[in-house]
Amino acid sequence: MDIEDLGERIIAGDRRALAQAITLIESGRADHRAQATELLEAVRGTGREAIRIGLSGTPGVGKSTFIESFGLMLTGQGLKVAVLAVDPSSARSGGSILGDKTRMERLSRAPGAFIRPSPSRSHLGGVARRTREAVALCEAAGFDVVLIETVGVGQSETVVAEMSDIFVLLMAPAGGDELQGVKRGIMEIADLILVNKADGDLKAAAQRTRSDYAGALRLLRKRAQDPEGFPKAICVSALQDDGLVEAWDEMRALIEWRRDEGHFAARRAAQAQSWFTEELRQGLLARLDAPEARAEMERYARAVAEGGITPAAAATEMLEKLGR
Ligand SMILES: Nc1nc2c(ncn2[C@@H]2O[C@H](COP(=O)(O)OP(=O)(O)OP(=O)(O)O)[C@@H](O)[C@H]2O)c(=O)[nH]1
Ligand SMILES: [Mg+2]
Repeated sequence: MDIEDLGERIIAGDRRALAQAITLIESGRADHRAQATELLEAVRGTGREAIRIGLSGTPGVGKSTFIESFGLMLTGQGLKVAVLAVDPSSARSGGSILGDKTRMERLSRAPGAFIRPSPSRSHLGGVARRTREAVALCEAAGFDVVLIETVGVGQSETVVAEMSDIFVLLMAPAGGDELQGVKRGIMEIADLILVNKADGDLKAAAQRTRSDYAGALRLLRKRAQDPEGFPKAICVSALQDDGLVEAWDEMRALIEWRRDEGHFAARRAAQAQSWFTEELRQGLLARLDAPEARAEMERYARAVAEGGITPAAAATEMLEKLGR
C-alpha cells in the first residue's frame, strides 16, 4: 500500500481513502500497524482542527435520532460532519451504530457527512486507540465536526470524554427520584446536558428534569475550564428538531471561550500526552506478550520458583532484555 498517496488523498477529502485508512488502523496485523503509524505521521500538521464532540446517553435516550437531526442541521449549514462510535461490547447489536447506519439514513446520504460504525468484537482499549486515530484522520480530511458516540454504560464515557473537546450527555425526561441514578462521575465530565424528548406528553417532565439537572450541576465543584453558566442543561427534541440550534450555539460558545482562555489547546496537549503514555504502556505489554518474551519469562519464573534468582533481579534482567 502506498501510504504517502493514501495520506494525500485523505487530505484532499477523498472519502474512500478515509474509509480505507480507518480499516487499516483497525487491523491487528503488525505490518498494518506500522503503516498506520506512518500514515498518522504523514497527515499530521495540516493545521486543520475539527470540533470534537463526545456524546453519550443510556440506550434508547435518542442518541441516534439526535445525531441524525443534529448532523443534518450542521451539514445543512455547509459543515462537514463525521460520526464515529465507541461501542466496546460485542453483545450489543440493535443499538450499535453499525445497525444504525441504515437508521441514520438521511444523514448517511448527506454530502457533507461521513459515518463510520464501531468495529465489533473489540475491547475498550482497542476501540479507544482506533477511535483516537480515526478522529485524527477525519480532522486531516477536513471535517469541521467529529461526533464520537458511546452508549452510557461502563467506562466508555470517560474514554470518549478524554478524546473530545466537549462532552455532551443526553438524558431522558425522568421522575424526580431518578436523578440520583445518574452517576456523579458522569455528571462531572459533562459540559452540556441535553434533556431529550422535550415534546408532546413528555415536554413538561423534560422541563422539570432539566431544572433538576441544572440544580445538580450548580452543586458540582467549579472547574477551571468552564465559563460562567457551564456546565449547562437544556431541553431538546431530536425528533422534532427542537433546541438543536440552541445546543449548537452553546457548544460553540463554550469552545470559543475555552480557545480564548487557552483551555482548548491545553486540553488537546494533555490528551496527546496521555495518548503517548498509553501507547507506550500498550507497546511494552505487547512486547511482553511476544512468544520469545513469554518463553524467557517462563524460564525466569521457573528460576525464581527454584530459588535460583530473586524475583527483583529476575525482573530487572527481563526488563533489560525487553529494552533491547
Ligand atoms: N418523543 C421523542 N422520541 C424520541 C426522541 N428522540 C428519540 N426518540 C425515540 O426514542 C427511541 C430511541 O431512539 P434512538 O435514537 O434509537 O436511541 P439511542 O440512544 O440511539 O438508543 P441505542 O442506540 O439503543 O443506545 C426511538 O423510538 C426514537 O424515535 C425525541 O426527541 N422525542
Ligand atoms: Mg443508537
